[in-house]
Amino acid sequence: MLIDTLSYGDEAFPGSIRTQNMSGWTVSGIGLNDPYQWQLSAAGDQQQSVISTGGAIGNPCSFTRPVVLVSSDLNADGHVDAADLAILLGAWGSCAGCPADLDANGTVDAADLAILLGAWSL
Ligand SMILES: [Ca+2]
Ligand SMILES: [Ca+2]
Repeated sequence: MLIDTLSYGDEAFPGSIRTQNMSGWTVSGIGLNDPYQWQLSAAGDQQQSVISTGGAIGNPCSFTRPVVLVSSDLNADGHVDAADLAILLGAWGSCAGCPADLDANGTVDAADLAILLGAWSL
């Protein structure tokens, strides 16, 4: 079963990251097929990336769940489900500072929807 997909490559997608000797990661692009949402790892970043003795930068085999995913439980009932989805959809569009703006970019949109769906629980 296909869970997710990502098309990538800095030649196919000019300006996107090149993960040569370092890894890349995303928060805003979780669940989206958008290599422009990814950023290069840096020592000590949110993913606790480190520099190897060979100079490569990354955090092999781990992903630190971003804090924003916790706030996907918009009605604070301990589950991320249809009730939270309804709240998010009801706030769709420009919505600076509202709880449904999970990535805090001032707009409730597909990126926030992806974050909520990524945290889905029943
Ligand atoms: Ca909830
Ligand atoms: Ca947003």
